[in-house]
Formats: sequence, C-alpha cells, structure tokens
Amino acid sequence: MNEPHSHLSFQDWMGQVQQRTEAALAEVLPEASIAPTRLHEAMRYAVLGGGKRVRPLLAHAAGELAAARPEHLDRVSCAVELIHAYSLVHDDMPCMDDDVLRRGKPTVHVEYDEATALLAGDALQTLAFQALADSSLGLAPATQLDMLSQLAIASGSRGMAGGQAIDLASVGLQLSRAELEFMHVHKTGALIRAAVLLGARAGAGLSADDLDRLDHYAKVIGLLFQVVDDILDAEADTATLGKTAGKDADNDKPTYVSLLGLTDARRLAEDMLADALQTLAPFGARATRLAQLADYIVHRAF
Ligand code: GRG
Repeated sequence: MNEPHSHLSFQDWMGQVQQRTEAALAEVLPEASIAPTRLHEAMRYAVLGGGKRVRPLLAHAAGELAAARPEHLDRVSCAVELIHAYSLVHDDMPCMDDDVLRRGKPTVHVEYDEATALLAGDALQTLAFQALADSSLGLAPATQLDMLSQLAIASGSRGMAGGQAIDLASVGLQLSRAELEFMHVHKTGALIRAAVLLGARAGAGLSADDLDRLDHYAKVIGLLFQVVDDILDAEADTATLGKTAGKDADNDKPTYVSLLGLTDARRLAEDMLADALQTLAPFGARATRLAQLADYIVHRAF
C-alpha cells in the first residue's frame, strides 16, 4: 500500500506529505467562520501555511515502514503537529520566550492578543487529543488508547512541558552536557520521539526488536534536531529562519553551541546522524524515508 511512494524523490515525497498534512489539519481545525470566530481564526493562523512539518514527516516515514494506512498517519500527524503548534504559540508569549516572529509571520499574541494566544494554545492542545480519540478512525481501540497515553506523556510535565520548565529555569546557568541533554530530551525530543512511535504504532507487524531499533532512532533524532536548532540559531539569519536568530545567546541560554563551540556541535550532529543511520541499517530500503529525514534534519537551512 505504501510502495507507490518509493519511486518519488525525497523532495517530492516530502512535498506530498506536507500537502496532505496541511489538508488534514485544515479539515480538523474548526472553520474560522464558526463562533468563537476570533479564537478559531487564531488557531488556524497558528497552524496553517507554515512550518516544515518535520513531526508529520517522521510519523509518515515510520508508518510506511510499519505498513500503516496513510489516513491513520494523517491523523497521527495532525495530533502531533497540533501539540507542536500549541507549544510554539505559548513559547512565543511574553511570559516565556517573548518573541514577535514565527514561521516568517507575527507571533499569535502579536497578531491577536495575549489572552487569545493563551486560549488558542490551550484549544490546539485539546484538539490534538480529540482528533486522535475519534472513534470513526477505524484503529483498534486499545491501539488508540495507547497512542493517546503516549502523546499525553510526551506532551506533559514528564515530556515537553517539563523540558520547557527546565529551560526557563536554566537561563543564565552553566549546564553540564548531561543536564543540557536531559532538558532537550524532554523539551524537543519527547514529541519527536512520539511522532515516530505513534506512526509505527498505527501500523502492525513490527517485532519488539524492530520497535526498539525505531525507538533508538527516534531518541537520537529528537536530540539531534535540537543540536542542529542550536547551530542554526547561532549561524543563520532571521530571514532564513523565519524566527528571530541569535536569541539563545541574547537570552543567555545554555545551548550545545555555548557548551561545545560550533565546530564540536557540528561534529556531534554528524556523529549522531551516523548513529541514526546505523540504527536503521537492518531495515534496509524500508527505512529509506527515515534515513533521508535524518539527513534532512542535520543539513536543513532552517
Ligand atoms: C510551551 C509547553 C510549552 C513548550 C514549548 C518546543 C518548545 C517547548 C518550544 C519551542 C521553542 C524552540 C525554539 C524549541 C527548539 C526546537 C524547536 C521545537 C523548534 C521549532 O520546531 P520546528 O523547527 O518548527 O520544527 P516549524 O516552524 O518548522 O514547525
């Protein structure tokens, strides 16, 4: 069922997944014409028409490996991307990172107002769980419950929100490499890992060994994404990133670049990429998209 994708170039495959994710998100989000219109408009503004959709791409790539149905992967992708979008809306607010630019547009609290941004983030988070809990999806109920639980853990205080709390408490501190890793495994890594594992869970037939291997890949990729994010924040410009560049140093935030320097941070990223690719090797061609995504995550421009 997923074979037809294999003849596509990576760029074309990526474009196709991005497009279907955009359509699935547009469908799952309430129309802006439905009351409360300003809130629904802000939710759609936060989610649609931007972003690399890395988490949906990972969910689809892992799901293809597990022969999952594309429409199930669309739903998993929506759920994970809605959580991601909520985290960005809240992260940009004055009480957190206080940023004015995201995905090349004014942040939600700037375009609307703070209360609307807070509510939009809240509502995106609950919409993620609503979308995944939909009983008409046709997934086995036990699988669906597992997925909901996994997404909740990845998003909450023992996952992304916990990592964000550590991040906020770390400003101006000198963290050790282990402390920095702990923070990022939670803040950025948990949701990326969930994207891979939920994608795989939507399919069937992966052995315990296969799932362990995929989990190792997901953990490496989650952290790798952040190492590269730190490098890009230090190196790239605001126009390329679509968000304010150089913020980590300006805010005195501990990063892989501040801890290791640019050269060693880049070396670390390449070492982690090699680890990720080696982990996928036993899957052979079935893991091509996951391997291409690992490479994309390291060599992306924004
Ligand atoms: C507010 C609970 C709460 C959590 C926020 C993920 C996060 C925690 C904050 C985002 C801030 C940030 C810059 C994190 C570093 C890595 C990251 C998640 C970058 C943004 O993700 P991309 O690059 O963004 O996938 P796009 O726009 O492409 O979707």
